[in-house]
Amino acid sequence: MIRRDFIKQSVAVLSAAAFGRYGPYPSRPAQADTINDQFTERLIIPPLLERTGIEQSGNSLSLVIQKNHHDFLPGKTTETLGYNGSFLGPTVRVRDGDKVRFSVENTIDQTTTVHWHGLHVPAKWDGGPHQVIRPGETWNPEFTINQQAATLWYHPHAMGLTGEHVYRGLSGLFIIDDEISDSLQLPSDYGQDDIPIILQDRRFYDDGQFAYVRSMHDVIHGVIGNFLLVNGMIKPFTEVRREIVRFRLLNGSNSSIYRLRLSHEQPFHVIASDGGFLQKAVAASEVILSAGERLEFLVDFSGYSPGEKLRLLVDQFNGNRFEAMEIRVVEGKPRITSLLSQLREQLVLDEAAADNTRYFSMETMSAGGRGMGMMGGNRLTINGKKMDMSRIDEKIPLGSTEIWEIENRSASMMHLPHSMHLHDVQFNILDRNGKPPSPIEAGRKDTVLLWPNDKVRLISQFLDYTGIYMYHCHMLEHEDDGMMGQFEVVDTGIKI
Ligand SMILES: [Cu+2]
Repeated sequence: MIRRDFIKQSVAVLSAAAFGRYGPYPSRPAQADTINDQFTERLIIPPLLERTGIEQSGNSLSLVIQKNHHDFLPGKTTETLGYNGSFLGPTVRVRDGDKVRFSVENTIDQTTTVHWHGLHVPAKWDGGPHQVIRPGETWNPEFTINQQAATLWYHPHAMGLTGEHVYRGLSGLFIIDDEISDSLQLPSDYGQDDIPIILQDRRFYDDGQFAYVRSMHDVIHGVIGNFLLVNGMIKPFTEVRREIVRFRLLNGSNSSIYRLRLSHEQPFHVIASDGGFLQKAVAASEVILSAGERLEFLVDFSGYSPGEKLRLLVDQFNGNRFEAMEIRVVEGKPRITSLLSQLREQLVLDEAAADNTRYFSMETMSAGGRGMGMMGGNRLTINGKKMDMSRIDEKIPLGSTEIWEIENRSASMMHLPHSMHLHDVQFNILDRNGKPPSPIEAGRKDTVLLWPNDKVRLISQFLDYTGIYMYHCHMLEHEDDGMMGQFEVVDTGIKI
């Protein structure tokens, strides 16, 4: 009884905090797809690409970027891109302290890159727009894993091509383990009680091809699909035992904001955000995930009977509602049956320790105030500027602690959300619109959603590596349209 009350209370607080004054999702009927309403196909778990044995053999972790085809819709074949396969890529799984080497071969006819989203690596291995892999080339990044356990991901980041390449299928998960994740009694049997979920939405032409067009409307609102994919599948099912099950979720969509729930108002416990574990598990009945963000949560199936079913429900910001996946409870010896509350002590940087504050304005109007020019022009900008690879926007002394104050200054006619992502670092949110972050947002993050007119202050430390990194809107159509800037971490020789 007590537990139930606690959960209800937390949920109310979270929902209010998450939606803010922007209000709940519009309730107009879903443009729901009716394919596979019986949930007949078993969820595919991306294969693991692990370091085990690599060091001894001297081999690299191999990713081959390839053109392929994949059947999403009955009787139709879609041309796709994939890493080592037809759609998405393997899940890279490494440990903190591992020295890893990759071999990334580009066999497609376009230049691309591989960016390790959320990973703290030297700038030359970051995989941003400067580290291009031309057709026929192989890229061999080599770095040491230097951060705590987390669910990260990798995807292309070539100038102006990110949205298209991700849409066609290039994305994969990147999981880091460490001593603390080992020591916590958490489900960690990959694909069994630790289930990776990549959520994306897609539009298709009648012939089954992806409808990726960047019309003016699509650039402004993002390319939003009416089919929801879970690990590349439409309405799959997965089976769980009567135990605690961990789900690692990535919003891998180009531009969608998802609200996630479970049917029957089944609560869950969020244990990690973008950059690793929260201090404590947070009970919730729904969460919001913008493009690029991740969450891990636990669901307690121990009170269920074999044969019972739940569904993962996903609502898009535009009102589309999806029954994304069915979760079926089956017989089997339970592994972990108790929920953890204390997870990991997290150090949040003190605001007073900041060496500098920078201001970033995400704008949907021109710097000159001309509003949304329908003839193109300076539509989506950060601090009034569009991305220029030859311009360094911010220089940050190595070792410094900084506050970044980010504001979504939407034009009055155009209330667009944005999703700010910083390369190189994980950060903590100091406040959102003057108020402390929600318990879920209080953890380590690398991507943050800004509703129209939101102001978020975050704090981070720029340690270990120098060089040029990106910050940008993770709505990929915004990024490709230039809503991106560059910061250079420079060694000033001054010890901070
Ligand atoms: Cu944006």
